[in-house]
Amino acid sequence: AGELAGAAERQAAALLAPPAPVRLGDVVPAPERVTPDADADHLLDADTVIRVSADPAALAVGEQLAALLRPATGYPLPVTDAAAPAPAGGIALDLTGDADLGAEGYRLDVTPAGVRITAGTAAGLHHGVQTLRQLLPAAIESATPVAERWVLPGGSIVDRPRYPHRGAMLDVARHFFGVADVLRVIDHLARYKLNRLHLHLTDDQGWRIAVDSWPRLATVGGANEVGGGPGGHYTQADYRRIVAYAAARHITVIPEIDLPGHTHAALTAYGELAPDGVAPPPYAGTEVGFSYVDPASERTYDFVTDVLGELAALTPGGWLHIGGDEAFKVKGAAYTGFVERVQQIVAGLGRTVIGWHQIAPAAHADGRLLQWWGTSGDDPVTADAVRRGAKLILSPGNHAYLDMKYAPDTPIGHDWAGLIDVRRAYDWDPAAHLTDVPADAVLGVEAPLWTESVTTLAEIEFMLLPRLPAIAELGWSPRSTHDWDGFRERLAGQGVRWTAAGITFHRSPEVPWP
Ligand code: TNX
Repeated sequence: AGELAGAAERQAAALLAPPAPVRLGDVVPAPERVTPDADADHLLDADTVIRVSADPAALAVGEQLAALLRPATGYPLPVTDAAAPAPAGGIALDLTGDADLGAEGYRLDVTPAGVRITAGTAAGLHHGVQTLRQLLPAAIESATPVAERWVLPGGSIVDRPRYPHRGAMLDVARHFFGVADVLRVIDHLARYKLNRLHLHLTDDQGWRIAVDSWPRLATVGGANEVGGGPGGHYTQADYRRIVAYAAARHITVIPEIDLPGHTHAALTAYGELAPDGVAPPPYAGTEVGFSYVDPASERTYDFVTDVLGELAALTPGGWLHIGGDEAFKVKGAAYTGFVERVQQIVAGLGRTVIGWHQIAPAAHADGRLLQWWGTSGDDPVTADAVRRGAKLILSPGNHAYLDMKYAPDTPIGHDWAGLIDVRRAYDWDPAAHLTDVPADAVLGVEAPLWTESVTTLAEIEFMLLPRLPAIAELGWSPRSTHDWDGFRERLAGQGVRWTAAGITFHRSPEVPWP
């Protein structure tokens, strides 16, 4: 009876109170279906309890929700998986095993009596939590307690992604970024319901992952970066930490070892891999296409087998990215032969191979994915690979490359693929982007950040935000929600959150920031 009285009091208070400051549809990426109920706002308070289905992965989502809400609210927000009915005023995370919402979908119901997220998987609950977070006043991003009415807009959302592959890439080879920076990037991905982090671990300027069987790759090949700085590398323990942190946010790490080109750093460590057998000095410039491991040498395949074998053992996700771009000095049959052999090595490790779309001419390998980074949308070779069975991840250079400048005066970045303002990042359709490629060959989208000119976490964030949410929305939201004016309004609301959280972003003039 006490609980009922409490609920009645809450309801009465809600009727008198001002409405929630955030509208139910003010979410990025836009949800599939939003049904507001202006009379059903819900107020969190110091007694709010988070009740979670008795499942370890669901419980972990509940703990993360509590960790997100505690700093700003100052509320205790205990998390329980007790089988007791939801206490009035509680937040319930219900893992139903219901297949209707798919592998990542969720349903969110906000009523005066409580908040409920329902999903068939822990990933779905996690995405629902990201939505819930965005529906609270922006001050929820504060790291210290704020006096605020923590009110959620009433109604329900039913939501699920358009594409299963929604990613971002971070180039840690041109400049090295430590574990803490990568974890922060993972937080940004999680916020926008991305589920893949592609790490470009190796390039001409640096080798960033410790390989026990070839130790000099990291110790020698890692000790350099663009501009000649000290570089660095991840120990295997560091890398495992990144993988685990991502996994806890339902993000799969896709490691890339770029082959056969972009391998100068490896050659500095092991001259035996170089075509002339001589280890060159480190390279700190930004040219591409000059280096390669010798495709005619068996030692090269020992190297690839050892490196990919160790990486597969460290990476529970199903994919290994083998690069394949800009190997200008390995041509024709030497190139396709090399790629085909490496594809076999990946298959032998029980993993699915991904390569930049330059690997298209090679024979099909089971399940292989090509990552499109062209700028024209018209490539018969890629279209042919799709006819032979490949699926695509779309990272068009002229829309999704986050190392491109926003405008001519952007202080860092490139412009070889054009300028990419927020509208350009947002206004394209993955399903209709490539000529002669059917919509169902597209597995999703990815936003790469190359780091020749990016040297700090703040610069990463400046290039990511606000464009990453644009690509995230293309990957998640149904096409029927696509609307530039609506998107920039919703983005403006995200800016307030980034400010409250101390996150750097570019104040694009196209967005009506308050
Ligand atoms: C092309 S995109 C590259 C990278 C550069 C990037 C700079 C791709 C697969 N290769 O090596 O970093 O341009 O925008």
